[in-house]
Amino acid sequence: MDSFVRRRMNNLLLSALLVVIASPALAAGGGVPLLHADNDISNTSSLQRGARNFVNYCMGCHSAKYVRYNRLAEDLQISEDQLVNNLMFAGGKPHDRMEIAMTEADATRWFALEQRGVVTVFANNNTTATGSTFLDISARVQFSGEAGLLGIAFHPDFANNGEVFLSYTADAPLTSRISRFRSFDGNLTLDPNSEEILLTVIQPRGNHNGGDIHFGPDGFLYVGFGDGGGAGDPDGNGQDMMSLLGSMVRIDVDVAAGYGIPVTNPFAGNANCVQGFGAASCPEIFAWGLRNPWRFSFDRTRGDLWLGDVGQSDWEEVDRVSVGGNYGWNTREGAHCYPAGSACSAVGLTDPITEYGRSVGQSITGGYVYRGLEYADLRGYYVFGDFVSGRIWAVAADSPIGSASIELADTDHSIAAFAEGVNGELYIVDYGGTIHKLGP
Ligand SMILES: [Ca+2]
Repeated sequence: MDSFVRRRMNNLLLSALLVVIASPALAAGGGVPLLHADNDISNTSSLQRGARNFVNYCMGCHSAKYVRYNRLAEDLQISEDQLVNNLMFAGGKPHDRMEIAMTEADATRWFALEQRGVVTVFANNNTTATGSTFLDISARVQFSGEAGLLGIAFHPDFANNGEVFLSYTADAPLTSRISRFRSFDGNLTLDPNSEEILLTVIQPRGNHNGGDIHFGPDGFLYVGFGDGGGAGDPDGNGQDMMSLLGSMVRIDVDVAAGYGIPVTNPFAGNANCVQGFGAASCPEIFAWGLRNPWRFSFDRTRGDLWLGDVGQSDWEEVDRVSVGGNYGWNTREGAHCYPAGSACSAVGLTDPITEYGRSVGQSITGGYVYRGLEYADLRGYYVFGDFVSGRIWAVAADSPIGSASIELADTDHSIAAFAEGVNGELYIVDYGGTIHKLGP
């Protein structure tokens, strides 16, 4: 079963439920009963029962929108109000919202992505009621299912050079584009006519487009691409280094034209791959063996690349990604042979730092290592969540492969993305159109 279908079904269900019944138990999705103040604890999973002594019931909250499970999470709060009250996005429809990003150069503004192809900017204070259009490229974005405007990265020197990089899908045929845009008005807006398409990848199917992009601490641009879609990686792209599909890509955008290849990329020296494919291993590849790296980030203290790889049938996984690493898909799903029950060799493959099964979630959304100041107990933990179940977990940033995560909360949010403020505080972005701060 395809995770996208599950997510869309759940989202439609959630949308309907939020209109008529503000019930977290019914909005959980995935058939997993939510534990909250009004629930019978006998109706919960063994994992939840095991954590019973640590449960901090949400008594006294505005509403029982989430529960917390353990000592680490005892102080966790998830703001009831969205970051910006009653914010009306340019599109006016909350379902178009996908991600929120914040430029490192400017702590006064948030930038929110709408999947249809609009970037909205709004002031970083909780009394802001309106945003304005930073960029509108909806006419050139193919928005359907998992396709659309999917990622944004501000150049590390954005304050001076006004460069912003976007990841989106165009149509006929479906193609992922990594493009540079520039501002010519003091970074108030981006000029849609400034687009410079740096890299394109033909997408054989509509799902698993990856889409997240970030600059690493090395100043290079990292791009995640899914396996090309379908189910089970029918074309074998995950283990095919002659395809950018199923890979984490790293390129140098500070060259005279197009992009450069960092010399430490594993296949540096080979001819660049054209539209995602080549006759030899692609020099753009940083790591491979991925199914759909929907969201990834860098630990601002340790520099590590953390990634949530969406699973196929049984396992959602968290990877700490190193150059030249092979993260197993489609030989392995999480730390297990794929298909389930088959025999496989794990030689040369790197298993996840942590994983979780279908009883607690169905589509991982990678987050960030928390390096903020407000929530001291969480400092140094990688925080991630699940789009379908709304649960949020943490795992220590120095954890070895095969570690257990700690469940922080069980929310009714469709967690499309996490966002990290300039100050290191974390937010969750609900696909249904609200933004929530995590904090003590
Ligand atoms: Ca893997």
